[in-house]
Amino acid sequence: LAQIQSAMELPSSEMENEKPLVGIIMGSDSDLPVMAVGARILKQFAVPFELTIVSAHRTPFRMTKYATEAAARGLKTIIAGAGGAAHLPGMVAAMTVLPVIGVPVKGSSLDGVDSLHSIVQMPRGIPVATVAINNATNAALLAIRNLAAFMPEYRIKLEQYYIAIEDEVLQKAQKLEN
Ligand code: RP5
Repeated sequence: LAQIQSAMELPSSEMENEKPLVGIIMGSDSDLPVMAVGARILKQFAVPFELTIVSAHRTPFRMTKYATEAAARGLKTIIAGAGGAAHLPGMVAAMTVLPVIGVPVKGSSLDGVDSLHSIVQMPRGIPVATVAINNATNAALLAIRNLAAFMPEYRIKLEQYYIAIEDEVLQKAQKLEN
């Protein structure tokens, strides 16, 4: 994983010496190209985060340890990406009261609808905030919004981010009109 991370210019497991606030987990290294997009957003906002593989099916005991210890380690939100019968976000949400954001990863079959349904159709009582298929960008932005609720520095950065997005669209519109 370290090799893939460095190839994708991602920070190593934990950013510098800061305690991670957001945990990004994924069921397999095959999910990394999708999840790395979210990691880059967190990096852009200077959010300390960690990134690793935790599989609900292949490493169930690791998943249990990760989920049950996450809050005590200082994590504020968990982003969990998985494909196929994507139980990871739901199982993690069952073992922590931290907000869990699920990213349905598009696999080789069923166009990712299998992952989407597995994650979004959580039974009553155990919420998983589900973003669109492969949309790790929105997962990261939602995680930052969670932080912004009690850390004003992230609220300011989000406001700047949305001003920049608006400017970009307005510039494109102006270019078309001229
Ligand atoms: C899931 O199975 C993973 O999240 C991944 O999306 C999918 C396929 O995993 P690999 O067979 O590529 O390792 O657990």
